[in-house]
Amino acid sequence: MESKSPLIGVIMGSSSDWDTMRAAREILERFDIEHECEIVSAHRTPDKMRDYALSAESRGLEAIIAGAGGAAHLPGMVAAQTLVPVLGVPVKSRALSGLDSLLSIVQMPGGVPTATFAIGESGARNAALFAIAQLATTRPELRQRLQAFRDEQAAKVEGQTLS
Ligand code: RP5
Repeated sequence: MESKSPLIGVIMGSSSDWDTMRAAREILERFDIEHECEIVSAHRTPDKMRDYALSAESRGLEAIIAGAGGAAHLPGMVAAQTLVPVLGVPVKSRALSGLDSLLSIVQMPGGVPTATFAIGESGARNAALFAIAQLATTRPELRQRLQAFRDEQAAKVEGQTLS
């Protein structure tokens, strides 16, 4: 649910990241988490990025999922300007298949952390699930839903047979 008082912000450097980052939105929608999705580019819209980071906490965001590709400085630059946890998603790049994105996000110098997830859609899904796990530490009902999600996955695998 997109809402006026989102708990989770999903941002990405370009509209070309949306095919990847929509996987995060799908998870947030499945769990009925208030969220917002926006294009915020570190190099094309640096002022917007700064405003977004500086206002995140006062707007009630509890986590920011930031996806970017190539020289993927968005998660680190946002993390540098807020205490809200930033979960970085390396988007698969055209030139180097996302290895550049991964290293740009994961290799933050000590002192300003960004969590880093897998390259691509799996990373986007897991970032959303991780953010939900964080929220669930103080929300028992959400914790139950997360457990049910895991149970459902396990049941699916247990039901599989090999021919
Ligand atoms: C980054 O540059 C974006 O995160 C995107 O992954 C990459 C390429 O952007 P476009 O040239 O497709 O807009 O800023």
